Amino acid sequence: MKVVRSTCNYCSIACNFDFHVNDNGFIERVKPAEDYPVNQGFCCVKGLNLDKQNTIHENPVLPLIRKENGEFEHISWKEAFNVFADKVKKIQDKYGKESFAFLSTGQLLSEEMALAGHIGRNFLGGNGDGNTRLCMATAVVAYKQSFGFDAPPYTLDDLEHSDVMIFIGCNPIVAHPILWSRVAKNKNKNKKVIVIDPRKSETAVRADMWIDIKPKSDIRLLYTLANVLIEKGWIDEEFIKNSTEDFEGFKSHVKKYDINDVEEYTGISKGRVLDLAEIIHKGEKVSLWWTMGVNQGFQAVRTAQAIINIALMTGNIGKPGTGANSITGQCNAMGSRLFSNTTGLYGGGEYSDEKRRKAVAEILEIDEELIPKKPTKPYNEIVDGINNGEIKALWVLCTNPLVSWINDLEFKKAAEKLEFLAVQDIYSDTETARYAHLILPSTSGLKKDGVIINTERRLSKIQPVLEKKENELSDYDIMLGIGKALGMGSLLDKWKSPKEAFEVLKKCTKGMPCDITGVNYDELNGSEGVQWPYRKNENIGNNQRRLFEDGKFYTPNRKAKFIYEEIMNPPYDKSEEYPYILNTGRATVGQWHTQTRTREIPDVEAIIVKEGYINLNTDLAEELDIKENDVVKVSSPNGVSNRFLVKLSRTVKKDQLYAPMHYIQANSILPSVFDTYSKEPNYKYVPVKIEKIKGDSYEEN
Ligand SMILES: Nc1nc2c(c(=O)[nH]1)N[C@H]1C(S)=C(S)[C@@H](COP(=O)(O)OP(=O)(O)OC[C@H]3O[C@@H](n4cnc5c(=O)[nH]c(N)nc54)[C@H](O)[C@@H]3O)O[C@H]1N2
Ligand SMILES: Nc1nc2c(c(=O)[nH]1)N[C@H]1C(S)=C(S)[C@@H](COP(=O)(O)OP(=O)(O)OC[C@H]3O[C@@H](n4cnc5c(=O)[nH]c(N)nc54)[C@H](O)[C@@H]3O)O[C@H]1N2
Ligand code: SF4
Ligand SMILES: [Mo]
Repeated sequence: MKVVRSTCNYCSIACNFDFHVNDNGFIERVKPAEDYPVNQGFCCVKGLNLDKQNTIHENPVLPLIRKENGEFEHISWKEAFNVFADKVKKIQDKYGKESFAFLSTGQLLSEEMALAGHIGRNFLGGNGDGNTRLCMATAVVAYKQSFGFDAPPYTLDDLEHSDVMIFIGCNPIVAHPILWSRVAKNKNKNKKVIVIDPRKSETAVRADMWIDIKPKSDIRLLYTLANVLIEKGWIDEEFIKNSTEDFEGFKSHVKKYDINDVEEYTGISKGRVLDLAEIIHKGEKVSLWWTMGVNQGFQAVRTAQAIINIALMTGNIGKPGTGANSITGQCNAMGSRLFSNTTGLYGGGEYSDEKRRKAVAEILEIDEELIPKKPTKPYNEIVDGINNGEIKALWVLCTNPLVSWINDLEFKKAAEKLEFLAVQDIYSDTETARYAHLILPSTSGLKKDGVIINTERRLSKIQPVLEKKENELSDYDIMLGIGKALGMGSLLDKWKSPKEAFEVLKKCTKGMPCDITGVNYDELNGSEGVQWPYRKNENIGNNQRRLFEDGKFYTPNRKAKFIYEEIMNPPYDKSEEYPYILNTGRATVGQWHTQTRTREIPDVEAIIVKEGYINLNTDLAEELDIKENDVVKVSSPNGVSNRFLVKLSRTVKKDQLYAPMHYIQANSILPSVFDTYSKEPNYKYVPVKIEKIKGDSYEEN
């Protein structure tokens, strides 16, 4: 029996586990690590069942190619790499470099996504975005503009120090259960947990205060709150003066958000907003946390910055228990933000910054001309580019856009149109893989080697728990094979193994806010993990570190910026024809996104709803004569209708519906609406109508 310590590669908490593997290579026990600072002996059902990957639904070891008759046939890896290289080269020769694109993910390991970026952007000169766009892009842009670098400031320990915790558009009990367990550990007698969510989520139910806000009116509430705090003088003038910029502009901007109007726009009464202001004022350590209820909106970046502004004006940043804290989603979302070579250079920095480009080229030992001069086209433009014929070849890695992309019939159209679609996944039967010309099966995280970065900037090690079978390749191996077949030659010299790739990435961070030159790849294994920054020879002392303790930010003048703008109207809003607002998101702890992985967990499969469903308010259902398990047709202004099972619930208000994102029906009814600055999809707000499908009541089987 051997025991291997590794990291869960589902959500961004990155719990550590000890895997007990017997002599036959079978995992006998999955034990959450007690000595790991993040999960401290706890975990959720997904991590506990990591051993189930590729047990019920196996992945073929060898690649699959689609034949003329539409059927798939196995080929050798060598052939697959050559097919990939030939197709992409021919397409690029005919239509130009930008006829190739790739879609990566926040679920690959840092070294893998970096290598994909090296191949796809540096060498092939194509565009390449990630599913991080669907998730974290808003927080990235908000932080960059406000702090001068994409830098979530907190450590998870802050949850134990805080006396006021405000969760905005996040449902950690379902989405980040271990984060919530840290809230439960907070022993402060006067602690207050406040949840701002239009839905009475699992977390809202357990909060001290549920602010049942009208969807997408957070920005109005936050601006009004800022105005109240200013008028009452409940602000930290010293901090504002020393550490921030443009407070005066912000002050005059929020003046127009009169407390007397707040209820009309947000549904929250004047009295409750005043209470909230007082709680923030009286709180000694106030922390504000946000996730997708904020990030996935049509005015998302400015909403995130409205949260940041509250933290700045009250001096709640850089101290234990404080912060304007965006929680990441996927296991390595933070790694993809730093190392995917899609929207910024390795280790951060803009493509337009000649000095940084040169420095990165030197570290990679490649010609500076190979480093892109501009960020990638965003995801939506890649999909549009395919549909308007500019992009002909697409490499999809570790994501399932046919289900997860907004208005996903557009993605289906694109998948059908492509001359070459390669899908690299740990399952060959995903909805996206069905459209592939080439399927590249990769091993799961249980057999991989690399580093991921969690929500509090902590690097931790994924160690191979099981050995690979003959011909079985990891994502890294597959990418190297592709790179070689493309003729990259010496351009791969620095990328021979994940460890060597990590050394390259480390060097790229030197002198940047995310400097990790002090991290030792091998020593990371079995350690407590380490948060960035960790500079060479630095004595970090406490392994629970937050940023900005010195009141200095990463902008040129070291001051954080107040950023704000006029409030937008929703691009599509409620009308007589479409009287309800549809919201989408996670459903249960056991379901992960498009459910390719969690369908292997028997305990989850046994209890989840098998069909796409909506939560419908019980009183509304009565008015409409709709019953539990009836089937309804939901239609939106993008002209698409879908059938959903009805699950009655009082967690949704009468004018709202909630559809879990885990089923394919949800996204096709959402029109293509994006935040102006981040291009993150507006997944949580679309007006819809519902019609009962008569005589077609769903029967459970
Ligand atoms: N079990 C499970 N856990 C997961 C995942 C999973 O698929 N399954 N996915 C992971 C990933 S990648 C991510 S990004 C995170 C997501 O984690 P969360 O963001 O916590 O999850 P969501 O359910 O998408 O959305 C959170 C809440 O936003 C609310 N919301 C909707 N509109 C608004 C609004 O206008 N204002 C406010 N204030 N709130 C609003 C919704 O009602 C919902 O309760 O979860 C991670 N963890
Ligand atoms: N309506 C609506 N849509 C949403 C959201 C929402 O709230 N509402 N949330 C959005 C968010 S926040 C996110 S993050 C996205 C997630 O969307 P996706 O990334 O599309 O969802 P996943 O199901 O996680 O897809 C990951 C794929 O990678 C495969 N995979 C897993 N591990 C590996 C590996 O090690 N290597 C390889 N090669 N493949 C692997 C899985 O089998 C799966 O097919 O969905 C977005 N879509
Ligand atoms: S909380 Fe997240 S990291 Fe921890 S076991 Fe669950 S899915 Fe894995
Ligand atoms: Mo996400």
